[in-house]
Amino acid sequence: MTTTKTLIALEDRLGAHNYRPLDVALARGEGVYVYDVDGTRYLDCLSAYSAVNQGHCHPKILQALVEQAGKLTLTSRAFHNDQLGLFYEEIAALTGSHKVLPMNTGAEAVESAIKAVRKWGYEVKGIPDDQAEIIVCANNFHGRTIGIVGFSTDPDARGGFGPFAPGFRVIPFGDAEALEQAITPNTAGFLVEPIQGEAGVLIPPPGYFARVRELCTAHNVVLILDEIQTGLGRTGKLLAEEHEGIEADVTLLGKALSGGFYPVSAVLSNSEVLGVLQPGQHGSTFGGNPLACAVARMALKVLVEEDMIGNAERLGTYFLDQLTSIRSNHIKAVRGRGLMLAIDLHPEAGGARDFCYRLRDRGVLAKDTHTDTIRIAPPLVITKAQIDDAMGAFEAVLGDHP
Ligand code: IF1
Repeated sequence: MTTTKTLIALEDRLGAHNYRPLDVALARGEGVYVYDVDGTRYLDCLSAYSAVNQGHCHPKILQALVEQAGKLTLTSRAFHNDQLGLFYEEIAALTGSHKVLPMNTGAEAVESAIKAVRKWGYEVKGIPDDQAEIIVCANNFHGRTIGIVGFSTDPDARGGFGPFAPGFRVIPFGDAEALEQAITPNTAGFLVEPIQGEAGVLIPPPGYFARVRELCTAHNVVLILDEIQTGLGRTGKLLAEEHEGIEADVTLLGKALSGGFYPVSAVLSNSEVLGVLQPGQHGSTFGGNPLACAVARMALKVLVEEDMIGNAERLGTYFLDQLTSIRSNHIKAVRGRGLMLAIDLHPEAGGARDFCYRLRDRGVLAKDTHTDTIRIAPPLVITKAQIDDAMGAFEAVLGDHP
């Protein structure tokens, strides 16, 4: 019989220690809940970093996975298949995109977008060869590949992994003036998260993205929005860009694109950026495979048909109000958009991780980030009653007690 202790010992002995997980070993998931090996139930307030927006093991997505897995899983892109074109049609209609590039992980979508935007810069904008620049923001998180960590500003993410590729400029997030100053004739693109997730759910000032859109249009710079975490209903809209009243030129999706069943990501283009890719210039063994497409088609279908996006907007507002109403000497700030929430603690509170352990002991799993912030991101299918139930744990752990 494997216990939490024996499982953690195995991971500790044989696994690379690139994570420091909370001491809980999960064995089952259903909707907003996960269960550990002892059957203890937890409300999942991380959603695998927003990959299970649709809730754990959504029955319809499971059914789509199982049916397709019994028919055809992988053909390579050397041949067509009966799912890819339908996936293109449905995701393009849903997002208003003209071109789609299917990949697997979020990082692959980011890397693919960088390649396509650079190539667009040379062939369409006329940037001299190998001079293309892409602007990114400080405290960005776009993945863990060598190319991506090369423009990270997080010492933990990039330390010891150099040398890195040139061609990236870093500006402060939320500062349109800095963007205007950083744009040169060689700027091909601006890569940014609508809300910086790992940085601690940082929401830019009102009007920031409207100005960003103006600047990118005026200077013929491709606006690439990384919606891998913020997209697919997390912030209460299909895409977080909708809160800003703008449209990206290139949109990146991943995570919940499969409802947590399978790595599926996509680069979406509203312009001709993806049109620069010719046969043999980009690819992936698993990218656009029939199993991925069948799963993603159903993941998108249930997201829309079960009004998970509207639920995220309504229940996100409710959850934010409830968290904001906690009387607590520990809490410095509470913020969020839709069901992408964060609680900043005062440094004197002793660190968010300890609070996450106390929340775990009360049946809520949440993740600390940057020492003093607790991130709250439950599946978008959460109900008011489930939030009310969880509030007992948040009050007990964070509230002031006479
Ligand atoms: C880890 C958090 C980290 C992402 C955005 C691209 C990717 C991610 C906005 C890459 C992935 C994951 C990766 C995971 C923890 C989690 C994460 F922000 F979600 F909290 F790390 F910062 N763009 N984020 O959030 O997608 O290649 O992972 O599919 O690396 O520890 P991926």
